[in-house]
Amino acid sequence: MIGTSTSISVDRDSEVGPKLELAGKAGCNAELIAERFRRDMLTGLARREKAVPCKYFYDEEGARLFEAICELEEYYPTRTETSILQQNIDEIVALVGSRANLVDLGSGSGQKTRLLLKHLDRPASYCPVDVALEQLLECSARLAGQFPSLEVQPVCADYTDPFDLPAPPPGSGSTTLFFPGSTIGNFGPGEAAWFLRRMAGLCGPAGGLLIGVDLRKSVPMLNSAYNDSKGITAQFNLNLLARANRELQAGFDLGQFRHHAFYNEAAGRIEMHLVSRRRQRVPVDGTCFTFARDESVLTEHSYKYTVGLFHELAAKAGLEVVRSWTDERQWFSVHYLKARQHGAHHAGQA
Ligand code: AVJ
Repeated sequence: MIGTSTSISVDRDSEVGPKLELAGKAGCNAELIAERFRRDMLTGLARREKAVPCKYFYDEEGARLFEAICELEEYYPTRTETSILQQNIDEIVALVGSRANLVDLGSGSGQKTRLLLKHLDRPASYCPVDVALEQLLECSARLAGQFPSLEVQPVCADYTDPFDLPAPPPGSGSTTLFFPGSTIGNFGPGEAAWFLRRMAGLCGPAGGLLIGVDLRKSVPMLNSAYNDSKGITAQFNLNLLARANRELQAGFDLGQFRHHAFYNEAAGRIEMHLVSRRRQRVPVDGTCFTFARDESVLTEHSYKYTVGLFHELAAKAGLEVVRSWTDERQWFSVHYLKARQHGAHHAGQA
């Protein structure tokens, strides 16, 4: 649901365990998602340098493939972030506080969240925000079952667009936004600052932002994390074309495109592309697009930071870094940020 959001209520009394009813079914507007996908595919493929936003990777099949990527040997971010959370969990839960309201952006399978919820002091509410509706419902039902006293308030939304957060339960503590996995890397430097500032607004002066940020490292290691030997990342990338075939009556022959991912050292980012193997014309929703041989479609940027660079970004977004943690090999980092209090800001300027 893009542009608006839908909160979902949990019925704990049903015999089949927490049953999720989609309150305001009308709100979870699949048509609007499809319309945005159609619009962004047509405009993206009409550009001189073809590009499609990476958020469209995550239909149900894409969400499933991404979960498989997180299990890959080469894809170090997931397990490294989890180890950082585990090793510093006492400090983290102390910063998050008691009776917390945890908002989880791009909740996915919710594995890292479960680790957090298990250690938090009587967390009050859990609000996962995700576009992949089925996965959102599954994750919410599972966590609602595992944490009976937790108010589970899933929101089906694209968090890159404005969305409403459900009201936290009365008497609860502060709000912490959990943004793991280095998805911040999908935003270009300017956008990333804008997004962090927006998130700071959502968690408020008493709340905080717990965010995972992938760190720069050897180019071969970065390249293999996005070119795994099993070809799952290639499937994840090509699934974007399969989704267009499924949802936009497109005529992509996946065999005529190849996955291409590499670390652009100058820009400090991983780039993922789909490259046309030959000159071809492909209809998408009635519009025909020509692809030259070796012409590429950009499908994802994944910026990599150093701890210092990320601190600079946080400062630019008006956020104060309360604490940063990394693993011993400096592969990944987790940060707890708070909105800079007005007084402190002026002090900084002086
Ligand atoms: C979910 C955006 C963090 O960029 O590493 C994984 C997505 N793309 N393999 C990332 C992704 C290719 C992932 N993020």
